[in-house]
Amino acid sequence: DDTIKLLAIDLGASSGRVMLGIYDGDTLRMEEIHRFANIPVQIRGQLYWDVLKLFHEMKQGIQKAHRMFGQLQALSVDTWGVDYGFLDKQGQLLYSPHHYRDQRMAANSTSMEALLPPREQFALTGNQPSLINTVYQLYSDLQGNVDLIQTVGKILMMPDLFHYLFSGIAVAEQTIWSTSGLLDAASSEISEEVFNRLGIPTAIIPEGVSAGTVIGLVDPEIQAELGIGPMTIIAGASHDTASAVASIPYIRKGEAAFISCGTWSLVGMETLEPVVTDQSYEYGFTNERCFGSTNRLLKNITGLWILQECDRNWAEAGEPVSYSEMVQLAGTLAQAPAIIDPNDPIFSTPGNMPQRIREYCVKTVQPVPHTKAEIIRVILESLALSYSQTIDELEALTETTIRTIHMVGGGIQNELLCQLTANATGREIVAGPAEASAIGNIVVQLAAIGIVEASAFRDIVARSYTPVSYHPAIVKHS
Ligand code: ADP
Ligand code: LRH
Repeated sequence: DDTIKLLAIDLGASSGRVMLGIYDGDTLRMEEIHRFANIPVQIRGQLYWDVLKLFHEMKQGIQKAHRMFGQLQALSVDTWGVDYGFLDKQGQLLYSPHHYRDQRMAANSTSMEALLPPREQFALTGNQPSLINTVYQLYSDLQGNVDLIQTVGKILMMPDLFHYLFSGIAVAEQTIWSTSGLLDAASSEISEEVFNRLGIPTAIIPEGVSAGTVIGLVDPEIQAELGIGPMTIIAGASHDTASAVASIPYIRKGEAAFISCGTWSLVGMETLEPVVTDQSYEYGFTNERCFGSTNRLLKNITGLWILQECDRNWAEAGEPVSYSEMVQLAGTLAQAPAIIDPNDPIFSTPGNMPQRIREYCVKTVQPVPHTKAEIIRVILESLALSYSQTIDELEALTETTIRTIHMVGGGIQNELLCQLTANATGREIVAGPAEASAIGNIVVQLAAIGIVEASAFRDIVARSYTPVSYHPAIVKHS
């Protein structure tokens, strides 16, 4: 058997998954090995990652893959952006990392912004200021505990932290750090200016590596515990959105935008350089790093999270609705009774989302959705509309004509959302792959270990997966 077998461990908010990628030299096949809940833990009003449980699930997945498929060459972890944990000076995890939906940043944002005003943050880092960014979280942690900085040895972004738990080696991978608000926009190195302003020593940052770097081996004790042989640890495009974008099988790259559609909706374009202008700031765009050192100009839109929270709410009330039932329910209506702004802060934290949608509609003097079908339809049409506005802004910022929109991520299983997006944008939607982050994670690993040229990684996806096209519906005028 001369296939290459690699594990992608992708931590999303809807689930964590261990996916095996099997590459035969021509095409890639993905096998789902292990899927597990990734539920943050609330402790007296604060919200944390369940790190040890997640590490346990990862080990279960590795062991299962090994039993089913034999020796695996490498693994790489990708997670959502902005979150991190601290190691003490002995290299022990200090405490369970906070989740970005925790609320501790609000109390510290005014004093942070006095040192580093939002516009300057954007000019220095290319990152759109947002309370969830690492810079706001880190500042809040240090304000909340003045002794903390004496105790901290290193800060590790979440994928780097999991790689460290597996290998004992600490690095700072560039794509995940590019979500932090702490890197210099032009160089993608640590912004000394930002650290100086906030009085935080840069010594807590591990050595920087770019996406697609072999960092070491799974620790021999873990190998023995799991009954596996040596396995390489790769710092891939460890920000899940960077991995998702690495999986896009572009058909007309210069004229294509993307929508990565999971818990969040990330709407953007790849550009050669960061776009740091007054207009990109005012429109609310951010700049992040892609695998291969290009830039990703994108807007973070509170996405299917709103639907996930409705789902949680209905399930708690004893009326669970599956995602396919949701699509079917929304499809029974001709149009949404109202439109919400998905990025209104009211929708960003956990809570009773159906109720918040109703409150929003009352506040904005719109008809109030009552049934599940109406609520789901409001969410989907509002997302499609916000995608469309963002695509128009992207065209203006980049002075390009966008003809094709690639949609990737779990949300493309919602055919109604894809069709509504085609209708709202008036563009062809090319949907696929759905497991974009895991697939992108694997192709970056293939490039990292020299199995494919760094320029050819997308061709593997194009050869292995056939996307589905949606065209704008013709509107009939009576
Ligand atoms: P994340 O990586 O953020 O966890 P995913 O890319 O896995 O997110 O996408 C999760 C979303 O995909 C869910 O919120 C849900 O709306 C959508 N989804 C998942 N399965 C289906 C399905 N069978 N039909 C329609 N939508 C689905
Ligand atoms: C999507 C994502 C996005 C943001 C957010 C916190 O999963 O990574 O790109 O960084 O989560």
